[in-house]
Amino acid sequence: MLIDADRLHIAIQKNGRLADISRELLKDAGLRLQNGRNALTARVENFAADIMFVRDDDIPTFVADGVCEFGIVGGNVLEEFRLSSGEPDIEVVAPLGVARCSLKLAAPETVDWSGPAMLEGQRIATSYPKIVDGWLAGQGIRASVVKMNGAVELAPRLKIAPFICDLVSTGATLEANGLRAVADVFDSEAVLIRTTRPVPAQRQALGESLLSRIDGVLTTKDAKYILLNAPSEALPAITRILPGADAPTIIPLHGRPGHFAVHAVARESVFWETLEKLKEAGASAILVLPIEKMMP
Ligand code: PRT
Ligand code: ZN
Repeated sequence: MLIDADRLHIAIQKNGRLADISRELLKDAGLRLQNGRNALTARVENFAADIMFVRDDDIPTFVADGVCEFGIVGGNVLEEFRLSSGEPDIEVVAPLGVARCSLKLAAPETVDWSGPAMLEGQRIATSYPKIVDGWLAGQGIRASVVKMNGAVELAPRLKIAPFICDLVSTGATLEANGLRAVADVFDSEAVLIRTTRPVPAQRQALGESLLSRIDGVLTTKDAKYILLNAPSEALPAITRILPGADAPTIIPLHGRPGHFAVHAVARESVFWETLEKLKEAGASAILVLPIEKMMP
């Protein structure tokens, strides 16, 4: 693997649910990646960084060892790694709000679930044994955890274990296998992580620049620019309704005494309901515009 002292190294999943999300985030931060899908590394053309394409399970190791300064990984994989390796040299920089899923305990639909006490002395199949062990300890239950690397949902049918603990997003996989979720064990989303190992000064500066760009991407994601007109008496109600807006700019409208234009950055999603409320409060000529880039 190519390690260049003057460049940042970012580990992302090669193939899988996080692969496109990770590429997209780096692209939105202005990094132009070479396209090759089969390469193990890619040089960023317009930023001093190299991308390492790896299995998601290896990303925490790369970052903890300082081989990569940054990585993008599922919170579930990170938590399992954390519990397996004590205090790894990893810091979560930001949750990314994507690849949301939940590690859930599931039982066959035929089981009359009466609560976690039913698990006492039972077997539970999972790919996340440390997280499940921790959860069981929290419930004061002794059960044996069977590690499976995939196809966990088949465990009850194969008589490997009567219960499973697996990631769920829509619930379709559980349903297709005659299982139903009975308890939430761990909620997860993709996270950006960085090494807490010392990083040479030049790469440190590159890292700060990357983080500032990613911060801009994340704050812009749901942000919108809202413009509207309103009479002065409606301004207090309107500024209260604007979702997640900092102090709006209020400008007098030329030729319409007592009427103002309100400009605001809304940091949360703007729904039709919000626009209807603004209109009811006295706003007119409401415009909601996308924001392309934002730097605090
Ligand atoms: O090859 P590599 O080791 O890199 O990838 P992988 O196969 O281990 O991981 P991958 O690509 O499947 O998932 C990567 C990450 O995506 C996970 O670690 C989670 O953080 C996140 N994620 C989000 C999910 C899901 N949603 C998800 N639904 N990971 C897996 N699933 C699976 C789940 O295991 C089950 O088989 O999807 C099925 C359930 O989905 P539903 O929609 O039917 O409930
Ligand atoms: Zn994996």
